[in-house]
Amino acid sequence: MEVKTVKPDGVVQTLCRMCDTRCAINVHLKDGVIADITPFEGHPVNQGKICPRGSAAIDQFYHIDRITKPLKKQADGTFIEISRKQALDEIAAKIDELRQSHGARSIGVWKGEGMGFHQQEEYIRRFAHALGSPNYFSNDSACYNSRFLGYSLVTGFWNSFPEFSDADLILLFGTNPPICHPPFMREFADARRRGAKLIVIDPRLNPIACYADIFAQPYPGTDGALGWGLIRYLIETKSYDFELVERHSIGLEKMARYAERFTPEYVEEQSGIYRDVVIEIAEMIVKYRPRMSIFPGTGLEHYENGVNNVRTLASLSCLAGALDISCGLFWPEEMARRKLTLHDELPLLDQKPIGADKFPVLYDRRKECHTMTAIDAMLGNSDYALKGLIISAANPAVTNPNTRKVQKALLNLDLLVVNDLFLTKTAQLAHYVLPGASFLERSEIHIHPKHQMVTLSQKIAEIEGVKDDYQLWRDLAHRLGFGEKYFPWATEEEVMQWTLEPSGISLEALRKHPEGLVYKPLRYKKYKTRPLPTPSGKIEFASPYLKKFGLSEIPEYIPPYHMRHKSKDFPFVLTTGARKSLFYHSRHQNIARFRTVHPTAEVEIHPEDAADLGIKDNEVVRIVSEIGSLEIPAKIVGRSELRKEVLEIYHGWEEWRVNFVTHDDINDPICGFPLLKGVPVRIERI
Ligand SMILES: Nc1nc2c(c(=O)[nH]1)N[C@H]1C(S)=C(S)[C@@H](COP(=O)(O)OP(=O)(O)OC[C@H]3O[C@@H](n4cnc5c(=O)[nH]c(N)nc54)[C@H](O)[C@@H]3O)O[C@H]1N2
Ligand SMILES: Nc1nc2c(c(=O)[nH]1)N[C@H]1C(S)=C(S)[C@@H](COP(=O)(O)OP(=O)(O)OC[C@H]3O[C@@H](n4cnc5c(=O)[nH]c(N)nc54)[C@H](O)[C@@H]3O)O[C@H]1N2
Ligand code: SF4
Ligand SMILES: [Mo]
Repeated sequence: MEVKTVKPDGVVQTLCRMCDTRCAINVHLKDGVIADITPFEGHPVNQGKICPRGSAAIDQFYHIDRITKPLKKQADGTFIEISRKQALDEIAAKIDELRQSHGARSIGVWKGEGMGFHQQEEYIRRFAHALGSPNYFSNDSACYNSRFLGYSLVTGFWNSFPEFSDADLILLFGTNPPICHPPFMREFADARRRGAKLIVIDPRLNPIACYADIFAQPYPGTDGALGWGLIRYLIETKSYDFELVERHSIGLEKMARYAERFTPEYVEEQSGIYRDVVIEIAEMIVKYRPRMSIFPGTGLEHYENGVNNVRTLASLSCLAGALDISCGLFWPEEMARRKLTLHDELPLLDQKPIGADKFPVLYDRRKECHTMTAIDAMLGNSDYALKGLIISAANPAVTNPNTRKVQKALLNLDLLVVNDLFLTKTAQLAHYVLPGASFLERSEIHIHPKHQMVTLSQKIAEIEGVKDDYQLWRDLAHRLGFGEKYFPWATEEEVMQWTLEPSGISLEALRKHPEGLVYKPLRYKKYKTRPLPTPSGKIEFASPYLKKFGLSEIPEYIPPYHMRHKSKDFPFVLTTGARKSLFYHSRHQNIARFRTVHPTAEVEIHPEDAADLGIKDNEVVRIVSEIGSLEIPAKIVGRSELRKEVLEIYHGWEEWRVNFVTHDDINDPICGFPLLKGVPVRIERI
C-alpha cells in the first residue's frame, strides 16, 4: 500500500475517531510513516489521556487486510480488483436502471457507526434525498435514537455528555463507562473526591459497579418500574422541585396518578430490587438533588419498552430539578451552520420512507428509516421492494438482529455496495466493495455540545487509490445527474467552508486552534427565559404529541417481553453486547495484540445455573431462542457478577454472531428498536 502523509516528519494535532468520544490526539509522523499516537494536552474532552484503542488507529490504518482497490463479485462468488472508474460507472448505471424501473425509493443508503454523526452522515442523507429516495438507514435503528427520543420527548433535547464532575449523586443505568466512555472516569473521580455518591443499576457486575455506593441488579428490562418507584417517592413525599414543575411542566397530575401503583413492594416484585434499596435510592435523590446526573446506556435501549423507560428517567431528573445545569440535563446551544441535509428542501414523505408507517415518531423526529423493516422490504415482504443498497461503515451481517434473515435479505438485492476498510461479513455479501478511507484520511468538523466547542480534525495521510467518502457520494451524484446541483463542491474543504459560514468561524481559525473554539459560552437554566424545544415549550411529563400517534401519553411501564411470555422452553434471559474494552462492535478483532486479550467469545453464566445444568467452564454449549441458535463456550462467572438466570454474550464477534438469536420482530413502538437484550433462550449441552 502506497501511503502519502501530509508531511514527512512532525506532529499533527487532531481528533481520534476510533469512537465517538473524539479525544484530542497528537499524530507523530516520522519519515513519511504514522509512527505514534499520543494524547494532546489541553483539550477539555480527554484532558491529556487516551485509551488503548486510540493508538490502535495505526494498526487499523496500516492493516495488511485493508482494502485499497474496488472489488467486484464474479459469478463464482470470488472478488476481482477493478478500477475506481469502472466500479463507479457500473454502480451508477445499476442505480440508474433501478431508478428507471422501480423508482428512486427502491434504492437505500445505510450509514454505520464507523462514520459517526454530523458531516459524514449528512453526505449520505443528502445523497439519498437528492437521488429522490427517502430511504436513509443507519446503525441508529439500534443505537442512540431510543435515548434521544426518550429524553427529547420530555425536554426537547438530549445531551449525551453531562458534566459528572459537578454532581453530588451519579446514577448509572445500564452503562459501562470505564470501557465505553473512558473520559467519564476522570469526571467520576473528581466528583468522588468531593464526596459524591455513585449508584449503579445493572444485572451484571460491570467494572464501574465495583466502585458504587449502591449496586442493584434488576431483572433485565425492568428499569422503568424502578424509575416510576422513584418518581412516586418524590411526589408522595413532596420532595420535588416545585418551582420548576409548577412553572415549566405539563402532565404532572397524570404522572402522579400513574405513579401511585409503584410502591416499593411493587417495584421489588417487578425488578427484583429489594424495597429497602428502592427507598434508599429515593432518599439519596432527595438528599442530593438537584446536583445529580442520571445516565442511561444501551442497557435500557435494547428492549421493546426502552423509550418509555428512558422517559421515566428523564422525568425523574426534571422532578429533581436537574434541568439545564451542568451535571444534569444540560441543554446545549447549537452552532449556527448550514446543514447538508435536504429534508426541508425536498420533503419525501409521499415516497413512503420505509418504517415511517410502523414507527412514525422515529421518522418524524429523526428523518430516518427503520433497518429491520428494510430487511423485510429487501425480501419483498413490504409495500414496495428495496432493490439496491449502499452501506458505508456498517456491518449489519454481524450487528443487526436476526442474522440469518439479514444475510438472506442482503443476498436478495439486485445491487449491494459496501464501502469499508475491510472485507467484513457484510462486505462478503456485496456485488461491489469500495475501499473506505479511515478517519486519518479525512478532515471534518466536530462539535462537542457539552463544551459548546467546535474542532476541526485533520487529514493525516492518503493511501493510493483510497478516496474519502465525500468523493464517493460526489462522484456517484455527478454520474447520476444531480452532482452539479447538490454536490457542487470539489473537495471536503469547500464543503466545510460552506457549512461553517454562518458560524463566523473560519477553517483557518480552526486550523490555528487544534484545541477547538468555543462557539457560544455555556449558559444554564435557559428555560427560565425561553421555551424548551418541546411542542408545549415545557417539560412534558405527559406527551400530547405521542397521543396524536395513538401512543401512550405518559411513559407507561410495560414488563419486558421475557416476563410477559414466560416459557418453559426458554427459561433464561440473554442480554447481549456488554462492550469489551478493546473491541468496538465488530471492529478490531483483526488486531493481533487486541485479540490476545479477548481471544474467544463466551456466554457468561451464573455458577448455580451452570451447576444445575452440569455445565463446565469452557464447555461449548448451544444457545437457542425463538429466532435461531449459536454454539459458544461457557464462562462461569462469580456469584455476584450476574443475576441468576441471566446470560450475557458480546455482540461483535464475527465467528460467534449472537444476533443469530436476537429478535428483529419485537420492537419498541416509539423508536422501533429490536430486542437485543432480554431475549428468552435455553441452553443445550452438546
Ligand atoms: N470499547 C468499546 N466502547 C464502546 C463501544 C464498543 O463497542 N466498545 N460501543 C460504543 C457505542 S456505539 C455505544 S452505543 C456505547 C454503549 O455504551 P454503554 O451502554 O455504556 O455500554 P454497554 O457495555 O453496552 O453497557 C450496557 C450495560 O447494560 C447492562 N444491561 C443489560 N440489560 C440491562 C437492563 O435491563 N437494565 C440495566 N440497568 N442494565 C442492563 C449490561 O449488563 C451492560 O453492563 O458504547 C460505545 N463505546
Ligand atoms: N446484539 C447486539 N447487537 C448490537 C448491539 C448490542 O449491544 N447487542 N449494539 C448496537 C449498537 S449500539 C450499535 S452502534 C451497532 C453498531 O453497528 P455497526 O454500525 O454495524 O458497527 P461496526 O460493527 O463497528 O461496523 C462498522 C464498520 O465500519 C467500518 N469502518 C470503520 N471506520 C470506517 C471509516 O472511517 N469509513 C468506512 N467506510 N468504514 C469504516 C469498520 O471496518 C466496520 O466494518 O450495533 C448494534 N448491534
Ligand atoms: S476514548 Fe479511546 S477510542 Fe475513543 S476517542 Fe478517546 S482515545 Fe479514541
Ligand atoms: Mo451504539
